Amino acid sequence: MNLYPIPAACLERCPRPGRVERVDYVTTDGLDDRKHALVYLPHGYDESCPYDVFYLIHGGGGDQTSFFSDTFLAVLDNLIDRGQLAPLIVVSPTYYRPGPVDKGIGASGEAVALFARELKADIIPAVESRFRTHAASTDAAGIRASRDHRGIGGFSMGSVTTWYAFLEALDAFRWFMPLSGDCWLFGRLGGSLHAEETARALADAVAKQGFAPEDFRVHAITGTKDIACPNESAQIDAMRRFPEVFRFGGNIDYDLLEDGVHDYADIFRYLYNALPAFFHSRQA
Ligand code: FER
Repeated sequence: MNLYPIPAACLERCPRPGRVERVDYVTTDGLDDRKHALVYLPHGYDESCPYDVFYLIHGGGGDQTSFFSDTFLAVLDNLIDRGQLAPLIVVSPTYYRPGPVDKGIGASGEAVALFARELKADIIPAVESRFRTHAASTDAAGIRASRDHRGIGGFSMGSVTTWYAFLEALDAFRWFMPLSGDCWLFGRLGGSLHAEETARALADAVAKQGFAPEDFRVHAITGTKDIACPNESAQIDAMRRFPEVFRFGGNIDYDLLEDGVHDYADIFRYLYNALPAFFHSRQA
């Protein structure tokens, strides 16, 4: 798709803004960590109507506030206010443990590898039992039954997280938006260092989880000058060799912004362009 710049008017404060609330939860991984996610509710949020939910995962070193800058919240508000984006709930959690923790690349890689479990067992239930989504219940069956209305995306290490969710949480998510980051199943930068095995694991993960190529869509985006571009591109090229699972132009697209770099400003631009169709695209 064309990745247009965000129009200046869309960056201005919206007269009808949504609001951000905090949802606390305790992890069930045996550590009993007290954590929270920030949750964006669109203007006019109404308990009588169920909303699609987008789990948006920050980059390495970040936290729950990284995506919810005034800039990005204004983009969400204005897209919704103009009718370009159907009102949705956006959830910003963190894969880091609470307190002063190591946020270096090695520790971040370990944290994101564990995070699909926390999303499914702890975060989705906490958020979707509190706000009105398509989940009639937040047990595994209820989460699975509402997967058509749940997406996940993220930037850099958040993109790595998104690929892990594809491998382990297709029962919770139908829509995937990995932005500027590869899959680290086979280690750091595995998308390029182990492209073939990574692509095979992603392809195999679909049937292994009981799903078919019709049951998901991936919209991957990065920039040609993004430090993660060589890694994500090598992985995507390898994924093209599994056409029985990955149908480019159908259940998967990969877009590159000419001169796009590894920062939130370009990521906001990708989201501005990609979010409006994200929950509505239907593939052949
Ligand atoms: C990549 C995926 C993630 C990448 C970098 C990262 C260089 C994250 C880096 C960081 O958080 O420091 O493909 O390519």
